[in-house]
Amino acid sequence: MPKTIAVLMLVVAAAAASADLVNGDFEAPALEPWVVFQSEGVTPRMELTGQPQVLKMQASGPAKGFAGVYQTQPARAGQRYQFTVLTKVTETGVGRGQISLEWLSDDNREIGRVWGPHWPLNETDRVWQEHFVRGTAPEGATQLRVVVTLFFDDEAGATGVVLVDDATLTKP
Ligand SMILES: [Ca+2]
Repeated sequence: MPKTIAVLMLVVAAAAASADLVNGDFEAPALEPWVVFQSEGVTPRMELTGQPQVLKMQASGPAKGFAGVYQTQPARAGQRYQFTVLTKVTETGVGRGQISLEWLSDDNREIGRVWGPHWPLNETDRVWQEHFVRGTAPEGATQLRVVVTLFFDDEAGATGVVLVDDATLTKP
């Protein structure tokens, strides 16, 4: 690779990394500051595992249920953000995974949401899959939430096992 291009790529990478998450690589001893959430009747099982560490997500419960993890960070209205994450389904189950970006006001009220791509949990991945969602923080937003959710949709039961790693928040 020509040296000028390599240098340019380094500069771009540094600029894009200016709004990162805490424990986005899941290498900390505990899940914090990620927060586990679930709908009524759902039992989430979210744990750090492996070396290097990843987040292992799974949940069981009724149809239409959901469970996931999120992390909240400061945001500035009018700023564009991108949430990127790697996932790998290692055991099949019901439902789908999906990422989202949510905008919050000062008083922790949700004032908007951007849904990212979703992926099925009824087939395993041979390699890691990259997903991203982009959005611009609306007027009144002072915080954002990056979210990874497992949805049961129409079937009760257990979701597939989803490994998650390398979550990043950038300003594209
Ligand atoms: Ca990791």
